[in-house]
Amino acid sequence: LTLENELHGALERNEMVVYYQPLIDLHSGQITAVEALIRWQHPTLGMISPAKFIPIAEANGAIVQIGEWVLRTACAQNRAWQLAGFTPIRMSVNLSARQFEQPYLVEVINQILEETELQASNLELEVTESFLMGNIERSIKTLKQLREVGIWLALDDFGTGYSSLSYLKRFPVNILKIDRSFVQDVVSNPDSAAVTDAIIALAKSLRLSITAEGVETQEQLDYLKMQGCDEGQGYYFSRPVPAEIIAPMLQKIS
Ligand code: G
Ligand code: G
Ligand code: MN
Ligand code: NA
Repeated sequence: LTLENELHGALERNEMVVYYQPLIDLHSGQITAVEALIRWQHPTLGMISPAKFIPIAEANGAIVQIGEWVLRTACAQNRAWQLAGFTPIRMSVNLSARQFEQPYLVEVINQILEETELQASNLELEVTESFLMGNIERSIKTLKQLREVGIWLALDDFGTGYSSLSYLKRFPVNILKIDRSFVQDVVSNPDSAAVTDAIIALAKSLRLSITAEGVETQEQLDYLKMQGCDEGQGYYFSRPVPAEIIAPMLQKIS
């Protein structure tokens, strides 16, 4: 039994589920977005983390189909919340390198938006510097096409990759997500605080919105708020949870 063999057909066997983790506006305290995070509920092995199977799916190409399924599921869920009368929020979906390189990525996403009747402005895609740097000119072109559709773009795990500032300026993204490794000890480690402060200052000068990942304590939250961070995400607010747990946290349109 290898994970790679088990992965084959896992979607068709309905073993994949999408969990959602709220992103909180640090000024209003309201949920402004959720991040879709895939989970694999294997019948005998139990819950398998994406950290384990995404790299396998990335290597054998299964990620393209899995990634499309996550996009479709997440967009349909976001639309369902709107139809249930909740204030519209962004749905943030992680893209993998292999997906990002697909020649029909923009068409596929447009089709999913049309199918699920979700506006592009209610969708956000998370990309990482590491895979954007693979083919910079092509990455910029794809990012531009996605921006033209009206989708929000976030640079995930920011601060851990190349962080080449000259390229950052050229990537048409809207949001920087400060990696949780910095947030984790932002209160106790002056170096992490310095990096966090620098990322926030950089985002502000480039007029990008800034999200802190991995917020676990009130002290971290207070610090990030004080430094002018826009949004927070982490166990302090909520772990990634099934859709039905999210609904009661959303605001009803009054
Ligand atoms: O949710 P968790 O912390 O276990 O996720 C582990 C890793 O898997 C994270 O890096 C996260 O970005 C990634 N991941 C979760 N869901 C998806 C997905 O739908 N697509 C891709 N490409 N990566 C995902
Ligand atoms: O790579 P990416 O940023 O997409 O990864 C998101 C991962 O971070 C998810 O797997 C999620 O489960 C995890 N995560 C979310 N909030 C927290 C947190 O507060 N603490 C820790 N340790 N992990 C978190
Ligand atoms: Mn992410
Ligand atoms: Na991240």
